[in-house]
Amino acid sequence: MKPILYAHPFASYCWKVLIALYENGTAFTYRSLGPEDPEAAVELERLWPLKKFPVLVDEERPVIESSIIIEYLALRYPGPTALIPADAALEVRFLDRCFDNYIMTPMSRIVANQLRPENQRDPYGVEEARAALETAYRWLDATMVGRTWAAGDRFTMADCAAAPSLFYADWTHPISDAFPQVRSYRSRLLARPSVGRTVDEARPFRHFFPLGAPERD
Ligand SMILES: N[C@@H](CCC(=O)N[C@@H](CS)C(=O)NCC(=O)O)C(=O)O
Repeated sequence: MKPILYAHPFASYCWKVLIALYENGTAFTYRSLGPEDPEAAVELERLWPLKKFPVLVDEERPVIESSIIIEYLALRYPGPTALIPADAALEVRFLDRCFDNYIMTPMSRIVANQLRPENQRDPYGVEEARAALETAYRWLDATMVGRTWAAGDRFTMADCAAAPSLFYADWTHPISDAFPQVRSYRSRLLARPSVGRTVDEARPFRHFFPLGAPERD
């Protein structure tokens, strides 16, 4: 039986796992968390009361948290793309954490702020998040010198995390010309077929982006 993925095509953490699945052509059943399948949300809550997604179910076992799901896929459904190569595993896991914690998290804070009622917004928090993104971009720009992919010359779990982080971060707090390595890395990510497919599947939902989606990408 194929693994089942509870996810939404526009959701950044779901992208991480979708990219990993597409990289290795792993077959799965997609339970999209939208109005077309209301039962999927009910099942998600039963599986994971925190209702965060994605969640993977394989052989009746729930696997929760995007990085853990990719770890699981690498062990249970390995393919041509070694998502966590043994000789670079710590670097891959470190970078995966960096993208989630220091790019995805401040980006999400700015987006979530925009979804609040206007009188409940937190401009100070947004300024802090923008400053955090600038610091992360600067660090990443130096880190990417001489690297094609986040951990070196191979596409790994770190790139699965980087793609949605940098995609939406650039929409939220543009990556300026001061960070050419980050900008070119983002372009390489978008040209990768697994990422391009994920971006394309999310296109119909762009109008939901609360800050307004730019006319590009
Ligand atoms: N640390 C979690 C984060 C998952 C997460 O925050 N997912 C978002 C969608 S991208 C979500 O569940 N949003 C709905 C909510 O927060 O209630 C992971 O890596 O899977």
